[in-house]
Amino acid sequence: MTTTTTTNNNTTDLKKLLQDCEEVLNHNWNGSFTIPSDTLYPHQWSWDAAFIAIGNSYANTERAIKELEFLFDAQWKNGMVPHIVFNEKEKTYFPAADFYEITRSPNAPTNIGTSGMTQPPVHAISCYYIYKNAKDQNSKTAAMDFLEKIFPKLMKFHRYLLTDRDPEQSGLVTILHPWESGEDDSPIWDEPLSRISFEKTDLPKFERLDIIAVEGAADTIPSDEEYNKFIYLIELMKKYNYDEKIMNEKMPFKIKDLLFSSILYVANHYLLKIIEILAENHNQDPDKKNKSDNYENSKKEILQWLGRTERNYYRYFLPPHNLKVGESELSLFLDYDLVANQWIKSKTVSSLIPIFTGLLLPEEADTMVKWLKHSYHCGPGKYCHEPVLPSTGPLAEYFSPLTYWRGPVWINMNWMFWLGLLRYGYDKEAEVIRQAIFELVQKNGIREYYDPYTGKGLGGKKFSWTAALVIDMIHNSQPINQEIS
Ligand code: 2M8
Repeated sequence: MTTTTTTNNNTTDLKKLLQDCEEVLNHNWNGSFTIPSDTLYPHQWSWDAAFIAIGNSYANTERAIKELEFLFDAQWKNGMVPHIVFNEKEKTYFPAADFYEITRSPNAPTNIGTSGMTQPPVHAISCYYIYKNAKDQNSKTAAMDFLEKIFPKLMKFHRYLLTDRDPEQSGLVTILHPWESGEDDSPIWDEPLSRISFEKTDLPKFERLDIIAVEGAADTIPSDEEYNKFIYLIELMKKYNYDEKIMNEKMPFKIKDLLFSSILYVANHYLLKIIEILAENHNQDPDKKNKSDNYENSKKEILQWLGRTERNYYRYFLPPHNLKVGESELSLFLDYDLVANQWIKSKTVSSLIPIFTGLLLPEEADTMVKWLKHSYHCGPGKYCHEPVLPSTGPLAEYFSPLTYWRGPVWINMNWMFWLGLLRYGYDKEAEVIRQAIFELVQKNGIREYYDPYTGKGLGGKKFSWTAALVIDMIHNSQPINQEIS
């Protein structure tokens, strides 16, 4: 690994950056899991845990394993992995465990507090990284034992997403709350949320605590109007006792989510890689060899899931148009609103994530990359912290450079895009993003998100997934994602 790198005459000291990122993950480790960030996020979040495990997979196999073991110990009986596993002692986050009233559901765990909703399934990717990055024999053995134990839980989670959350059998996932997407207040949800109305009396009394945690920076977090709808939707989930059939019939917010489905498609490919590792291990181990494993059945089931996604991905996510994919904002992929039965026309970074799946034809990826380089981020001629991708198109009327998922730069979204570029052989473009992220984080701190124009760090400080994914990008100029077909 080279220890310095230079872009635009700025030299990033990668050794120092790596140490700082590892220090953040050490700081945020509480003995059972890694918090995303002090104050604002004192519990375990699901997709954060997956990204964090990737960062820890290089130098701390044991902690990476513990991270996901803690999360999957809170898996619901129906397979759902909750988006938050609460640390009951911590009171600086709202909504807290008691707000969700998960005992309304027979599927919920009774020994720990969790939320009643889920988040994107990055975990199978993390589990593969844990095994592949385990250095010494002890770590490799621990990683193999971990894969044996976690594999059935991953299968159960993916099966839940592709049955309860996919009654259409489309191979694509329905989300019932914006928080399930991971992109809370993204403009994608403006239209679906605008149709949701309720009486003030439908809302319980509550006090937002995120405003305190970001030192009053109100313009960086969701508006009260949006937040009230987030809380109202949770009230509805509680009213329906988190019953998946009833929620699928009655929830006023029901989206076939492009980002979520794209991550699941990639994660299913990683599940196939994990089966290869486990089956190989069984074959080599005499007393396991005759163990009747169901890997073949699991493989068949995963291939069915992949086939469904491949057959429906364009149908659900790419509106008919007479342009080439990526020729303009009008020819990008969009989320599908199942309530309104229409695509959600918003210009966000989600529209670019299909490149992460490998589902695009090479010429489609080419058009997308060409279009991106010339207009997407910050618009023609307008300076911004190029070329890292902002979360929303800077020329859109709803673009807000400081507000959460409505404009700022998020490292996890750029990490997925970076992997997608490498997958299609855009090594040069990928390297530009990778170096720009090093420079952005080194100059502005290891933060939750960044102003796309100035690079200023925003939101949570010492933010875990930013640290974790920068660690991966430092170690991994040729990511192991190149190993999946
Ligand atoms: C943000 O989401 C939580 C709700 O789940 C929040 O806003 O309070 C999102 O950025 C989400 O993607 C992330 O997992 C979570 C913790 O970092 O914070």
